[in-house]
Amino acid sequence: MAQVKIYGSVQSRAARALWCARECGIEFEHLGTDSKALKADPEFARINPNGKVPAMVDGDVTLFESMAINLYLAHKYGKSLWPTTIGDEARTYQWSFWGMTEVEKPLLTIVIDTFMTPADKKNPKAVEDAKTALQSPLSVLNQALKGKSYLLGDTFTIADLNLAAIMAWAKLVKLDMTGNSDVANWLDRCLSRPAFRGK
Ligand SMILES: N[C@@H](CCC(=O)N[C@@H](CS)C(=O)NCC(=O)O)C(=O)O
Repeated sequence: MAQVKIYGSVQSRAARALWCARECGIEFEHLGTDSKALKADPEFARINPNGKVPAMVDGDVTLFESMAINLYLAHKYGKSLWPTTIGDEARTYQWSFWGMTEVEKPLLTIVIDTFMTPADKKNPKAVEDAKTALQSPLSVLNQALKGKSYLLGDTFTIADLNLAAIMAWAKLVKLDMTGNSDVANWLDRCLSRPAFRGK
């Protein structure tokens, strides 16, 4: 039996951890794809008392939070995914936290309104506000990617994986990337990796 267990369906943020585990090339068990059953499972409540996915178990290490799970997996198993200098390690944390704090919420607002909100409950103003809120972080990211294939240079690392896993929602909602072509090209590069597509 695989030692690493990842909980959560592919439609959830568990997709981030599944992508990372595939990039690491490790054997892992994918559990908890039925979110109702998972929530009712007292064993899962011990793994993630927040009742959310993803969660991960690796021997005696139990984790929740998608970014933390991925940082752990990449550090332990990721070989070239993990940066080689302390500066790049710090930049990896920077981009992972930045994605969660500056980008995820407005993107999620658009995803929810586009795919999960009935027509009579849609909120175009909230979507417009979210798009406006994304303009500044997108242009920051575009600037950071100038002259580089990936966030830390020429190599795809966990910094790219974590941020692209969040930014994948931008692709899903066909967010306008006019003026941010470096972001669009970087995102395409990251999301065209076989491990993202489940291979
Ligand atoms: N910040 C957390 C968010 C986890 C989260 O909200 N997961 C959603 C699925 S994408 C969930 O489990 N929702 C169930 C619920 O809120 O009851 C992470 O990145 O792991």
